[in-house]
Amino acid sequence: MEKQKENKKVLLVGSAVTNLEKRELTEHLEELSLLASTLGYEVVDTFEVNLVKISAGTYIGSGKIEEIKDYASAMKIKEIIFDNELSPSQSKNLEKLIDIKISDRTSIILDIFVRHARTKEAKTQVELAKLEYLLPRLTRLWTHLERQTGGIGMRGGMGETQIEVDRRLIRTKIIRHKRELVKIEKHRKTQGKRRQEEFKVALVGYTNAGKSTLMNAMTHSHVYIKDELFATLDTTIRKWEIDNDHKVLLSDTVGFIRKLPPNLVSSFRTTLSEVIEADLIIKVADISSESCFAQLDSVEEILMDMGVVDHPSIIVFNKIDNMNKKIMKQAKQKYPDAIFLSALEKLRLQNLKDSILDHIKQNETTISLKIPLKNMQTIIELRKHTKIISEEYEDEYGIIQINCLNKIWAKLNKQLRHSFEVID
Ligand SMILES: Nc1nc2c(ncn2[C@@H]2O[C@H](COP(=O)(O)OP(=O)(O)OP(=O)(O)O)[C@@H](O)[C@H]2O)c(=O)[nH]1
Ligand SMILES: [Mg+2]
Repeated sequence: MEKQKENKKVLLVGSAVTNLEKRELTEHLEELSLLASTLGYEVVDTFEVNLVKISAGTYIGSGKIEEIKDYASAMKIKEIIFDNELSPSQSKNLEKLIDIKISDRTSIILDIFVRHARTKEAKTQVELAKLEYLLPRLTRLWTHLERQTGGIGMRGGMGETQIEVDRRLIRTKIIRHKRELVKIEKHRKTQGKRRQEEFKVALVGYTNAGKSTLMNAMTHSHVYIKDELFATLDTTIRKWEIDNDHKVLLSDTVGFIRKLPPNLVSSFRTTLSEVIEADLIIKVADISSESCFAQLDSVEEILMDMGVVDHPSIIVFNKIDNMNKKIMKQAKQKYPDAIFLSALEKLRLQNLKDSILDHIKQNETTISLKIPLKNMQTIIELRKHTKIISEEYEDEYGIIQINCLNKIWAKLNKQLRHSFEVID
């Protein structure tokens, strides 16, 4: 099935209602073109449509539809991709009028995810998002779906059309995938419990910003890197010893993009849980890109939608080896606390390390405790979960100075409260 898609001729359509949007439109279409080429499509041309008003039935007006139809038939276009998300009825109407498969940015993103999913978790999440997207959109031109769900040839009761059969099959599959994800999430939570005591740092950012390259540079690991959109779909977690006294768990996860389908974000909840639970978030931006700031804004928006609002964070502008001076100057003004580095060329990585260390230190407690020796279990627990800085013993008690993360101290304090006295 994948082979058929290669070199498929497509036409991109983007629309703008206001002047501001018009300026961004070209940029958005360039990105859509990159998305389409990630799927191996041949982008024949792009149409920028100025809209006075969005048509409820067909999104664009009838004159434009005619123009696109003529062009598409002359150029043997096989699929038309809209940059804006079309409602199910808009895409159905357009499909009928133009008689060519119509898709939108969302479905292209979903297709890339389908193609790049490797693990069971990613595959289940992607398929769930795709099925939810397709359910209200079944038409005769979405034939690949019928094959995907095994719908062909499986007629249901009397008078039931193929589309109705497919709809029923999709609903069943959606339920099955959701159940599967609940299982995966449970498993992840048990694993997560073991990691709760570590300081967790999560890399987030626009797709292709260089998150995986940074992960590899910092931890000397070999996460998959590629100059394509959505190279990473899973979360990789690595232990990283920043210095002799401090180690963190660093996670690299799926990248974001403008207009990321909301059901994709919600079905990737398990994968993104490392971001939600992180003690520190590193927002990686690509300083070599003209749309660097718009990309950073999209990342902030998606994080907000995920409920990640108050997490401490560091902004990292990556790819300084290939930077644009003007953007660099703006970035320094706009984000005076940001770190500038190159993950690929391993330039200024130490600045990021120092900044992470500062964050960890702000999250640490050093405290002296007086512990009666009869409470030996308390001493054992402290040895297990904290760093012992010094210890002195008298006949009946010990004075122990410990250092640990605030979150560990909060837990220990609650658990062992009556077995010691805080003296400093
Ligand atoms: N010039 C330059 N290129 C870089 C740098 N860091 C990463 N790249 C390139 O940017 C491309 C994307 O890198 P990745 O590390 O895969 O990006 P990512 O953010 O993990 O992308 P996704 O997994 O798709 O979200 C690759 O071609 C890298 O070689 C850098 O510092 N300088
Ligand atoms: Mg990656």
